[in-house]
Amino acid sequence: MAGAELPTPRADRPDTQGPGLTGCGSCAFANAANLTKLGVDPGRGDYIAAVAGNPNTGKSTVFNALTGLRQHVGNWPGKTVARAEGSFQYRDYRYTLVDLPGTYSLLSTSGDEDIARDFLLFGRPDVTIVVVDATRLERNLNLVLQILQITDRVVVALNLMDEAGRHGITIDVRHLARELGVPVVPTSARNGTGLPELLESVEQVANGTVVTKGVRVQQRDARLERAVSTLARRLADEFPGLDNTRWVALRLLEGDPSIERAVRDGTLGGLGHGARLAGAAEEAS
Ligand SMILES: Nc1nc2c(ncn2[C@@H]2O[C@H](COP(=O)(O)OP(=O)(O)OP(=O)(O)O)[C@@H](O)[C@H]2O)c(=O)[nH]1
Ligand SMILES: [Mg+2]
Repeated sequence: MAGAELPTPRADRPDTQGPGLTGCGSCAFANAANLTKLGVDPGRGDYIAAVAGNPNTGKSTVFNALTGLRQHVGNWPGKTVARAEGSFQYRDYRYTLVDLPGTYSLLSTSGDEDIARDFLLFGRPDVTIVVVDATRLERNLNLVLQILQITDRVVVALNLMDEAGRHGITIDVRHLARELGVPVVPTSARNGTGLPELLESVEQVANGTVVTKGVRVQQRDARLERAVSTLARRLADEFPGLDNTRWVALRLLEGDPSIERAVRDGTLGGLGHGARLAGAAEEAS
């Protein structure tokens, strides 16, 4: 995706770093207490945390700040095109952090968006950090709501708060968290603001000290519900170990071509938990 297309920088976000540079190398958060950045560490962490969100919201900036790695960062969408893994330790727990390509929707079918979708659905992250653009909240909440239909273990990083402030945008963060049913942490990842609080929430959700209950969209009628349940059972029989069979069933009923293909050629089974962090396992061997 990044190859032939001309990237479009956001005019409202001056990129003082230049393309390819890591964020937060010298920010206030760089030497945060209780955090050890472990870079690429082939050992398995205690928890797997995914960083997801719309394109160009600061996911890789958060990833770099926590792991000390240098994932590609720049002011245009579509920079991260493959899954990247890094590690950090926060207090007593080690985390494997997975930086995902940006995606607008779990229903998308472009190559890099599929990588994000498949990991969120079938990679069983212990916690998913959804990085949203506070200056474009409404559009970003679409993906948040979709992710909340498949997992409660979510922390929303309400990023670009510095930009929101510059635009005179104020957000009732507590109200938003109540409506969504998961923690919402305001951040400005580029300068490290809010990242200690983000880590705190990630830890609480990962180890279960805070039990979240994400808002569910109720829209099914009884006949659709029966069809989803029947199909989900058959999928579970056909692909043992596959997560989120109800989500897959719904997509099949909608006629999602990429999911139909995965069922037909049998690759859907490969998306089960066996595929979780295959990259880490390869590196470790
Ligand atoms: N002002 C401001 N800029 C930020 C903040 N966080 C990230 N950025 C900038 O936003 C741009 C995008 O950051 P990335 O981390 O590459 O975003 P991404 O979500 O990984 O992007 P994709 O991989 O393309 O989806 C970069 O220019 C960052 O420096 C923030 O809190 N405030
Ligand atoms: Mg990125």
